[in-house]
Amino acid sequence: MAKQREALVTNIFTADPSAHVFDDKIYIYPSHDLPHDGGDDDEGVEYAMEDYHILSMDNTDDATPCIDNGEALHMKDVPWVSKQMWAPDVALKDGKYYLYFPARDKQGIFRLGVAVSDSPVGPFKAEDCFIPGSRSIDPAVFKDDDGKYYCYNGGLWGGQLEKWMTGSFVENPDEIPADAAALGPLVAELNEDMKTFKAFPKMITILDENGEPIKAGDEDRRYFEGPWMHKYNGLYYLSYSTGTTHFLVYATGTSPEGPFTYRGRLMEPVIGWTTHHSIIEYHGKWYLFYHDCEISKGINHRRNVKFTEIFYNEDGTIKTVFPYDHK
Ligand code: FUB
Repeated sequence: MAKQREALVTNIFTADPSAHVFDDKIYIYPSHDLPHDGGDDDEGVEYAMEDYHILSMDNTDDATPCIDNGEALHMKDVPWVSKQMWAPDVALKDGKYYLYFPARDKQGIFRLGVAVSDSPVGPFKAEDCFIPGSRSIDPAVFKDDDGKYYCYNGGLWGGQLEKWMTGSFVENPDEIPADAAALGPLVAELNEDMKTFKAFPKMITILDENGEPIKAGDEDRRYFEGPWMHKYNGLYYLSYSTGTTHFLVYATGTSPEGPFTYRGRLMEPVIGWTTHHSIIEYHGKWYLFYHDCEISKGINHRRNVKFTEIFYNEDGTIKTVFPYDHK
């Protein structure tokens, strides 16, 4: 039976968990869902988050509580933000913790910001401006074995990735034909300062089993949002959400910047529209952190963070998680 933990905290709603291990302890960087009675739309208006709380756990035992360490950064302290502090991630370099987060700027355009702390749980001090060249949502920062840091990000629909197809922002872009190559996540290597990109982020290609780019109409496999990068046995695993079909899937490659080849399904749909995850190794086991709307009975913006153990097959594929099979 896989090690599985139900809603890790219930004093607040949390989503989009980016998990990391620092000093043998697990830290989770989630979105903080705010309950409200407003409506939903395809632009994600229901996700009206304003701050971040960092969660931590001393280990994965059922008896060990998951701690909410309180407010780590609030929108009011980030000069360039107008609203919607969505899914964050963090990176540690030289004793400093860098929190990466998406939010709408004063023009309503999603950008990525960075905030710095000496502690993994904050408080974080935000930079005055967003990262130059950043666009869209869902940053995930990966440190490679050679010490380089890569920022992956991007999301369709409310995440605005389609609006950047030409390289600049277009409010009403043409629809991508179903038989055209799908958009992929963006990737950029971070500079030494961890606050700027080495180059304008470029789009990653995800290929099918024949070496052809996955098509925009292939909604079971094409990239939608929520990228995560991890390395297993020397291979790079790019995992992501398929959005409209609600799967977590993954593709592998031999370079952190791709291309990647689709390999399979990581997790079947959870209760709720969104699905967003991270993967860590802890004490020799691998864990998938994710969220669902089980407690709120399907209210899309009242989500709870959970985790489960995952297992690899000998060929490097990952056994698919069926999130409610243990019930
Ligand atoms: O939490 C807001 C958005 O919902 C995230 O940015 C997406 O990944 C989806 O989970």
